[in-house]
Amino acid sequence: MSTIEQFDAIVIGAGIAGMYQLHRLRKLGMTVRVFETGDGVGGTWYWNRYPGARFDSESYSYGYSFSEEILKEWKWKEHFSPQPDNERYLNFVADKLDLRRDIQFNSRVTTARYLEDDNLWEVELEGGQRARARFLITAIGVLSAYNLPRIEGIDSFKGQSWHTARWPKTPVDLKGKRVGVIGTGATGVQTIQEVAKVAGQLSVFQLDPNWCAPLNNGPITDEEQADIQRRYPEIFQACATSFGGFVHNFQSRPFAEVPKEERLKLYEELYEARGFSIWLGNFMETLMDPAANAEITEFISNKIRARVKDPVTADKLIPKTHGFGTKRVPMETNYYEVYNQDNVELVHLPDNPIERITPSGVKTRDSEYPLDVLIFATGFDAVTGAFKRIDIRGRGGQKLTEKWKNGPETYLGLQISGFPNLFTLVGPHNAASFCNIPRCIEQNVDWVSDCIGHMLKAGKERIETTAEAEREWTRHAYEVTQGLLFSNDAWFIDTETADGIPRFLVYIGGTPNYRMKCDEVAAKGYEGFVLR
Ligand code: NA7
Repeated sequence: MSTIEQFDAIVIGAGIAGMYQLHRLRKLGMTVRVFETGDGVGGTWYWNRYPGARFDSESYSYGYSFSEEILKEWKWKEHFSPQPDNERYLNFVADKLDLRRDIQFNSRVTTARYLEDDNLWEVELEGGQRARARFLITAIGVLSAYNLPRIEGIDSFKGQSWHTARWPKTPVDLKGKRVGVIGTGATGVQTIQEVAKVAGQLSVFQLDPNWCAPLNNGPITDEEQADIQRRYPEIFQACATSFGGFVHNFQSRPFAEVPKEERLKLYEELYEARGFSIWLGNFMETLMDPAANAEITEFISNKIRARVKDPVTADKLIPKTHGFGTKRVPMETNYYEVYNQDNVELVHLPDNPIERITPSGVKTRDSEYPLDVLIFATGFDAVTGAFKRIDIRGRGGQKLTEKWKNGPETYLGLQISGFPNLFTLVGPHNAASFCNIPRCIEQNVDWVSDCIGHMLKAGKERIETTAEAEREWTRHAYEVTQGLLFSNDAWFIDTETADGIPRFLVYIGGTPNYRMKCDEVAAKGYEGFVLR
């Protein structure tokens, strides 16, 4: 029988969260093993290497903030950095902190069991290797379990085909090829605008269009670089106090107190500004009050009409099922202009549904699209999907998926009753899952590390949230969604619960409130947890 290695902590995932968590636990003098499915660090930025993949957060608000040295040495080249640079950055950090020696790559964790008598977690990897630790920390990402659509014949296609989250590492030449893209979410939009530059013919298969807005990217000049370096503390302070951890924050003036003429002028300015300004720097009422939402929705519709020459195509690109901002706003660079090109065709699936995928392309009700390459930009089984892929069992053999069948139940999105010593970074109902993610990751990791540090000092070996604290947090996580105009079709809402009731997967009460609550819990000796 092979020996089972034992560590103080096991971390699953070597993305932004897992990497920082490893660093912090080492500082506590703990032995740590990180298991990572990929053969390199970076998580999201390791897997999502499709054409056009880049940040929608301002680069300088996205990197780690905890190390002066890293901040000084790394220079972002663009306001919204592309995937190759992002992966390079995360490798630079891994080298700088000498992280690789505690990361086991090409290692997928398939089961995790809490061994009650020993107060240990035991994980098993694909291939049978096992390891044990007192603490188990998941850093498995919000959008890592990717979705392939259930379309007849999907496996029969004979050309090249990838989901965007599994784009190959070797260069793919799309020049002159007949390419199909299914899906027009944030990923589809980034892919389409890039592929349209080189493809011989591009067919975009669109189910429900999204409201897209200009990213307004650009290179960072030397002068801007110096300014960013000087302003880092200010930038991170702005992120810490904004609703979503971004540099953008909602207007402080109430919508109704600003004359319409001035509001329209503001929308024009925000449309020209960088990143999520038009969404998260707008009036908060646009996401709460149907009349305010209708006004910004009309503004954006007019922009689409002005940018797309053919009025019929423009109309198909204008969402009818939801208002602006009530789903994630994809950020674009000349996306709408793509539909003015002769080599691009929009296939609007509500009018002309896909019947099946054939060996040579896509067959819709009215037509056939012969393709050399088929790209699935069809999204993810968000937030809980990555947990479902691991058979996680707590006290008494309780299965996590069974406990969560009617939506997640957690305390602070960080712990689950019945699952002692398990911490879920960026877990469901955690503000980090609806945030400029690295900003909230740092908060999560700092909180968990401080908590474990406190336990080590106090000689405690077991921490578990109470069922009552969990119930109250879960209730609160749903309560804060009241009055918000979110579409049930948004990626962060689970519509496949056992009881059929759609449930929010993320915490949407604002990152400053979340941070305050976490700090308060710690200050009160970890209120809502039992430590032994
Ligand atoms: P999303 O936002 O979940 O988008 C997935 C897209 O795929 C969306 O347009 C879907 O249409 C479409 N889709 C899904 N299934 C199908 C089928 N069967 N046929 C056609 N089209 C389909 O994922 P992304 O990867 O774009 O973005 C995820 C997040 O990543 C993003 O918000 C960021 O925060 C980072 P639908 O919307 O269901 O009509």
